[in-house]
Amino acid sequence: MVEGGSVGAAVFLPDALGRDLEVLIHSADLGLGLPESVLIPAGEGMAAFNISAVDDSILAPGRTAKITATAEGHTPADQLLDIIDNDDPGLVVEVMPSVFSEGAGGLAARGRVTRTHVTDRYLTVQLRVSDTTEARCCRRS
Ligand SMILES: [Ca+2]
Ligand SMILES: [Ca+2]
Repeated sequence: MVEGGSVGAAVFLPDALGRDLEVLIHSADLGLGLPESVLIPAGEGMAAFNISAVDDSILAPGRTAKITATAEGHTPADQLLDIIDNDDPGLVVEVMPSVFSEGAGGLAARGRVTRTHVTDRYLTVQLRVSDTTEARCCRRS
C-alpha cells in the first residue's frame, strides 16, 4: 500500500459463533489508520474494515507494519503490510527568461535547479541541453 492510500482488510473465524465477537485491531505503526475493534456478528464468520496510511511529506524508506487481531478466547493473528513511501525526491529546473534571442550572448538566461526534499546531504545534478546547436549550458554563478 502506498502512503496516503487505503486497503480493505478482514478478520475471519474458522467457524461462525452463536454470539457477537469483538475483535481488537492493533498496530504499533502510528502512521496507520485502523479501527480499534471490529464486530463479527453472531452467525457470521468475518468482519471487514479499512486500513489507511498517513500521507506525510517525509522522505522515508518503505516499511512493514504488523497488524494484530485479538479476541477473547481466540489465538491472536498477525498480518504484515508493506507501506511504500510516496515522497520520492524530485528536481525542478527553471530557466529565466524562458524565451531569449539567439544573439543574447553567453549570459542570455539564468537557470535554477531546486530539489523538492531538502536534506543535509549534497546532491550532484547533471544538466544537459537536448540540442547543443541551439543552446549550451552551463556556467556556474
Ligand atoms: Ca507523502
Ligand atoms: Ca513519506
